[in-house]
Amino acid sequence: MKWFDQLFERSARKVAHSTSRRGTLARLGKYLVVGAIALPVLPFDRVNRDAHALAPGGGKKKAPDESQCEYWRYCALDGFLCSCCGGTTSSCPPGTEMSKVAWIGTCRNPVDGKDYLISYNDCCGKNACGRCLCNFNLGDRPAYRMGLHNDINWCMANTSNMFHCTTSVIIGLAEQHS
Ligand code: ABN
Repeated sequence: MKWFDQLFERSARKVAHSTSRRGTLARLGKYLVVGAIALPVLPFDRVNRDAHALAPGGGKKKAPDESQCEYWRYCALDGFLCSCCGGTTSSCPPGTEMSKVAWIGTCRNPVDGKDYLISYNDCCGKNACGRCLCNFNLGDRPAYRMGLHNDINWCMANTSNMFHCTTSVIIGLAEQHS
C-alpha cells in the first residue's frame, strides 16, 4: 500500500501547494493589478455625465444669478432687487407687504426664447433697501402714461407708502401679435 500512500501524499502536497495562503494572495494581487490597469480603459458610458451642467452651446451652464441686474426677468425693473434685500425674485422680505398695484413689463426668457409678462410689484412698509439698484426700462414710456412708466412708487395704494424693494413676478406668457 506504499504506492497508494505516496500517490495520496503527492496529490495532497499538490493541492496544498496550489492553495497555499501565499499563492492565493499572490494570485489575488495579480488580479488586482491587472484590474486596476484595465478598468480606466474600459468603455464606460460618460455621455450623461455633467449633462445637467451643460449649456445648449456645449459649454458649462452657470446658474442664473438672480441678485444681478442682468437676470432676464429684470429687463424693465426700476428699483432695488428684493432678492438682495431678504426676499426673493417674487416674494417680499419679512416685514414688508407687496404693493397692490404694479407696473407690468415684457421680458424674453433666454432659455426658451419666449416672452413673459412680468409684474414689478414693489414691497412696502420699510425704508429703501439700498442694495442692488437696477434700472432697465424696456417698454418704459414717459410718466404722463402712468401705467406704462416704471419710475413710480407702486406702494401708493398700500397702508404704508414706504418703498423697500421691487419683485419680478411672472404672470404668464405674453401673447404674440402678428
Ligand atoms: N417702483 C420702484 C420705485 C419706487 C419709488 C420710486 C421710484 C421707483
